[in-house]
Amino acid sequence: MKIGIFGGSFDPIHNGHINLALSVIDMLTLNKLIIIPASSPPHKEISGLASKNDRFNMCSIVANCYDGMEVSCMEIKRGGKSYTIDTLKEIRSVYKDDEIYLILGSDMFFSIKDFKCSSEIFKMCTLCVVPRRAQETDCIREYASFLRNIGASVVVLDIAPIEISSTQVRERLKSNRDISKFLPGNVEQYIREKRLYGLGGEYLIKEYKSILSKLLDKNRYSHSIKVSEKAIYLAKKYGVDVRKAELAGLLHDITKQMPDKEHLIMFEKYNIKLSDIELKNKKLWHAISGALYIKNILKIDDEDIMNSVRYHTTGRENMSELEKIIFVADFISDDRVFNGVETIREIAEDNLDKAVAKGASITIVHLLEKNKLIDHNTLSAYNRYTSNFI
Ligand code: DGI
Ligand code: FE
Ligand code: FE
Repeated sequence: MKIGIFGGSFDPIHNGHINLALSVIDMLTLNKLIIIPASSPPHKEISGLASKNDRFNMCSIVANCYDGMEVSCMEIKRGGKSYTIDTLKEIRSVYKDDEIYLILGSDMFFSIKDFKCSSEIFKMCTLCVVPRRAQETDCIREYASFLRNIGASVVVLDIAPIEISSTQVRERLKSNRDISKFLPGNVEQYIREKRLYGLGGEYLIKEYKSILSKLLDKNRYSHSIKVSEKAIYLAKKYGVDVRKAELAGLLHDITKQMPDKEHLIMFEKYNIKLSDIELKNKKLWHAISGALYIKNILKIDDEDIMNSVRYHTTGRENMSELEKIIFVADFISDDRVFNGVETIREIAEDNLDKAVAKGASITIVHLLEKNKLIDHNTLSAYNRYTSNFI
C-alpha cells in the first residue's frame, strides 16, 4: 500500500489543507492518507488557539467526509514536542512493508536536514514536497536534487497552491468576516459551537469595556457592568445565549452620555425618523442611538443584540428572550434602589414575562406622575406582557 502522512498543527484544518490532501492522494495514487495533528504545549490554548482535542475533532470531521483519509492521534497522545522520526517509527510498526510518503510544505522541506535523525527519516520514507507559492518551484527542485544526492527520495508535486493560512482563518473568525470559502461548513459549525479562536468573546469583552470606560463616567460605567452581570445571571436561568446577554448588557447605555447634538447627527446620518414622542423625550434617544452605535461603529452584526439595546428603555410588543433579559436586567441590576425594585427582583426569579410587565407598569406610573408622554412601545410592552397574567 501507499500511505501518505500529513502532519501539522491544523489550527484549524482548512480548505487549503483539504485541497492539498486530495491532490496528493490523487497524484501519488495513495491508498490512505493519515492526517496527524501535532501535540502542543497547554499554554497555547489560552492565546486564542484551539486545544489538541478540538484540533483532532476538526480533522476527524474532515477525514470522515473522504474515502482514504484518516486521522491519527499518535502525536497528541505522545505529547511533548512532536518529532517526525518518532511518528515515522510508530507508523512503520503498523505498516511494515508499505510505501510511506511524508508530505511537507516548502518551509518544512527546506529545514528537513535539521530534523532530529534526518538521515534515518530519509531511509524510512519518500519526501513529498508541495510548494506553497508558485515562485518557489525552482528552489525546491534544486534542494530536492541536493537531498537525493545525500540519499533521500524526493518527489516534488506540482499543485497549484491555495493560499490560505490558519492564521488568516483565525483572524477572519475573530473579526466576524465571512469564512465560507476558507473552511468546510461542518468545521465552521464546530468552531462556532465550541466558541474557538476568540469567538467566546473574552478578548472582545475586554476591548468593549475599555471603549465604554472612555464614553461613560464612573457611575454609568459601573451601572453597565452591573447590568451585564445581571444579564448573565438571567441568561443562564432562562437558557439564553450568555455571551450575547453579557455583551448587550455591557453596551446597552453606550450612548447615554453623548451630547444631544450628536444623537441628532446620528439619526440624520442613518436616516432614522423619530416619532413626535421620541423627539420630545430625550431620555429615549440613547436606546435608538445606542443600537446604531453598536451596529455601525462597533460593527457588531447581531440583530438580537442590537434590538436588545434599541428596546431596553421602552420594551416593545413582541420581545425576544434576550430583549426581555436586558430590559429586566436594567431594572434590577445591583445598583438600582427605586421603590419596587425588590418586587421585580423576586418576579424575575420565576417569570421573565411577568418581570417585563411589572417593569413597564412601574415606568408608566412614574411617567404619569411626572406628566410625561408615554411611548407607544412602552404601552405595547405593558399590554402584551400584562395580558398573560389577568
Ligand atoms: O438608561 P438607564 O437610566 O439605565 O435606564 P433607561 O434606559 O430605562 O432609562 C430610564 C429613563 O427613561 C427614565 O427616566 C424613564 C424614561 N422612559 C422610559 N420609558 C419611557 C421613558 N420616558 C418617556 N417619556 N416615555 C417612555 O415611554
Ligand atoms: Fe438606558
Ligand atoms: Fe441602563
